[in-house]
Amino acid sequence: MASEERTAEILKDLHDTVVEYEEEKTVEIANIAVEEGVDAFEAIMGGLAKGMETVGELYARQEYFVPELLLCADALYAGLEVLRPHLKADGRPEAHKIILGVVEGDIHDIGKNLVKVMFDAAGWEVIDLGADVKIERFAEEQKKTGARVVGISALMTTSMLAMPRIIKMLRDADSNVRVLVGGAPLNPDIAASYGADGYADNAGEAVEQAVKLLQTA
Ligand code: B1M
Repeated sequence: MASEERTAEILKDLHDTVVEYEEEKTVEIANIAVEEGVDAFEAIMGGLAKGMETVGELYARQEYFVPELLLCADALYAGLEVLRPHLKADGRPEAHKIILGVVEGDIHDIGKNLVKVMFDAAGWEVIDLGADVKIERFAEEQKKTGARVVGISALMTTSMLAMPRIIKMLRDADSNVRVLVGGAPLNPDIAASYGADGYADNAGEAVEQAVKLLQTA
């Protein structure tokens, strides 16, 4: 088990290697994190995802452009591959099912993929529709699979406007379905105004919220 100080150092290294798009180094540090007993969830959220947040700031300041964003994403995914198998399952006996997708017109899928990793690790069956998902597809898949929870992600103020329509279609098809939304431009008030049952700020919280939603289903 790494000390608090050593953990902070490893998280910073993971953050920095994502920001500096050093894919091989990210893998190396992720392996060190595993060897030294750093919690995989902490390494993903406090290291890799935090690095991607900084990347977003650099992009906003026009210090990074699209090619850098994509290289940083590659580094994040490479680290994720190492850390994912070490996420602790919480041993929930009953298998839950969730449909996940990013709204139509939106190709940002890094956040959604992190959400997927957390649900996988928690033992859920994830039906991943990917990104840029046609509005009607969510309700179609829910009908086909009978999933009780549907998770919708949006990263743009423009694309998130599709959410109320998706949610209405889901409700019209099955009044018992529970809808969880998330993504950087959203907040609890917007989620509620769209008719969602829950909102999560990050990938870890998404699982907690979905479990709560099931208790009300
Ligand atoms: Co673009 N992009 N992008 N981009 N991009 C943003 C979102 C933007 C805010 C940048 C900016 O201008 N400052 C801006 C949107 C502005 C707006 O709101 N209107 C923007 C734009 C404009 C665009 C393009 C239009 C640029 C262009 O072509 N001119 C274009 C869009 C194309 C399209 O979608 N149609 C575009 C393209 C791209 C890339 C392809 C280069 C790349 C995406 C690669 C990919 O995803 N495969 C990219 C990236 C990387 C970003 C930023 C820099 C980073 C996004 C990210 O991955 N964050 C972003 C700026 C920013 O966010 N600051 C930006 C890291 C990730 C871990 O966080 O996704 O927030 P996030 O996910 C979190 C939480 O939000 C939450 O949990 C996750 C993990 O903790 N969460 C959920 C997410 N979904 C959830 C669902 C849940 C629960 C929680 O329940 C279901």
